[in-house]
Amino acid sequence: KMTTVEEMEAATNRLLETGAKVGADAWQFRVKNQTPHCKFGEQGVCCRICSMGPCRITPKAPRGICGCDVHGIVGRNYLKFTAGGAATHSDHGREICNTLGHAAPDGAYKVKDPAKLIRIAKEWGVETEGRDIYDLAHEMSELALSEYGKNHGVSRWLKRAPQHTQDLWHNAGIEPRAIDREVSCALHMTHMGCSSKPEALIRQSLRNGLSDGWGGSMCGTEFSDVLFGTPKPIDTEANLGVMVAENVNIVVHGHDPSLSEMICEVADDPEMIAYAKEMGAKGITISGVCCTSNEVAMRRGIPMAGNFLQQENVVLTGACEAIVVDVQCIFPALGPLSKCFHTKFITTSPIAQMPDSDYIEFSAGTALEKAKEIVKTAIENFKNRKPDLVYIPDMKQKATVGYSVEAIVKTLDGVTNSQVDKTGTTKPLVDCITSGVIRGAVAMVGCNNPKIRPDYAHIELMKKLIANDIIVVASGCSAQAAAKAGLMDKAAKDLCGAGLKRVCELADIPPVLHMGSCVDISRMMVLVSELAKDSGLNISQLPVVGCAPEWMSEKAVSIGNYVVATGIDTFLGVDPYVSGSTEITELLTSGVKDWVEASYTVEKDIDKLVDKMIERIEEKRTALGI
Ligand code: BF8
Ligand code: SF4
Repeated sequence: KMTTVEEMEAATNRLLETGAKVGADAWQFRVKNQTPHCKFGEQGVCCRICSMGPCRITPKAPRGICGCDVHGIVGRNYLKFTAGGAATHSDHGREICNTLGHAAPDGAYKVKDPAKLIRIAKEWGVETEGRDIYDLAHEMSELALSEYGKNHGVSRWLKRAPQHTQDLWHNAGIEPRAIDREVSCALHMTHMGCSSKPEALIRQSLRNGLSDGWGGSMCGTEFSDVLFGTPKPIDTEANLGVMVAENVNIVVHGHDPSLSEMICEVADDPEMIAYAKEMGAKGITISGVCCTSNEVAMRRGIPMAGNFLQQENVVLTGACEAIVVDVQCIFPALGPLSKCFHTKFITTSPIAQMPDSDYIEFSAGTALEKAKEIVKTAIENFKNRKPDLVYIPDMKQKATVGYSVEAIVKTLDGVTNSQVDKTGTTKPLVDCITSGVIRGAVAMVGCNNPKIRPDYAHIELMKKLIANDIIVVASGCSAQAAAKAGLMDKAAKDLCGAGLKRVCELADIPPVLHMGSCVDISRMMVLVSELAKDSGLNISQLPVVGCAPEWMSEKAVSIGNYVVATGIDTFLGVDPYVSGSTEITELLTSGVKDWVEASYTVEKDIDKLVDKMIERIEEKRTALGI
């Protein structure tokens, strides 16, 4: 039985009652104070990049003081939005490359997937024969770090794309160079008195997006796999019911597995468990929120407490001893909220410092020691719990997660040729698609946003897609919405059309495949590239689309740009502050097609959004004559 959005909302309301008892604030109240939103901001027509402004464009004032028109202002805002996201993902990737440099046979971080490291090293033309694996790891760490600031050439990862895609990028002048350079270039272009030509601003938006997806994020994903293992299908559970009232509950939240992996490692130590018992608990439960949750769920089966707009709920259970965060998507609200309970809000990164938190700085060099300090702090906080405030909604679903590209290839191999010949390629998946057993695939990604009923769009879209024999791959908070609803339980095959149901049975998979965190959307880029190569088609010809129905962050815009630039039509449920400019809107929803063979569709009506995706998939099938 699935968990419905109504049931999840009822659980949230019950938690808000606990909040009311202790005077806690919550996003549900703050959103009321912030609506209606500023119309100028919403349309992207406000400019405050120089102190002659702020200037806002109206029919009576069609130009800023410098003479910039609305298209320049909206375009600059869009590029800045992209640069913020690309910088963020890529800096996360850089941290992983740095952690790889700290890997040591007797250290906190090991090389858990040496075969993958060797595979990447060969791709990069690095000598691997007879090398000590840690020596190789350190050389690869240095090389990867230099991808961020190299003076010449383009991203090393671009070679993974089909030749046709690489040619498109080259001809459009959007091949990303050094990762940091594209962010700097974007911020240079958007300085007062630089670019105001829509076409130039959108080209750089695509290029900066590509420096994320085919640069920084790909570094993050690939070297996380090397360090922590390439995900394989693994069973876990999702929703707040994974927290255990009798145990010390530590919630990891944020993005970088360098921290969360170490917390899991330490909490597993029998000595720590004994310590928790000494302090009156039965044991230690780690659960996760947001992308860091996806990371440890995929590799360790650590349960997922919830996604973005559920982060306050974790504290509202009254049973959270510590919420341990690193970077990105962390509500500053957790500071004051944790003060209403016994919860320790532990920040760990110089990048994300917040008031009302306990700061325990974490770094790759001091990982084990700091992780121990954090886990101990949580254990020692168990005694401070106020039992009458504890309420954990009895709500969770089973989920099978961990579908890296490697795992998808392995799992689907043999589906179309009765398990006889293993191809080691995506050909069986191509066969399922060409024969029409599966009509196509949708990549469901992104956040929650109070502008959309939280999780509702993710879940309803996925249900309709799988009922129409469209397989879904999901990441980020979208993946967690699916898991909470029960769509990552293999039993969800019963919600599928006959074709997809058969594939789920033969391959023993759920119809919605968890591909990881948001940096792992780079996995999806590798998957479509393989599909294109194995089918002999261009990426843009594949019956595949991307969708972020509830997106909210700058990172999501950066992602959208690289997904589109990779040739995948992308559907958004929230407008990226561009409605104020007809020219920018036209470029994003149509003009970019001339460069990269794909574009955006923005549709705020969720029912129409899903129908448009299905329509696009069928159009692509018709064009192929399949
Ligand atoms: O990078 S989906 S709310 S957690 S931004 Fe954030 Fe959005 Fe969640 Fe991960 Ni992605
Ligand atoms: Fe106004 Fe131009 Fe300055 Fe922007 S750059 S604030 S439009 S004067």
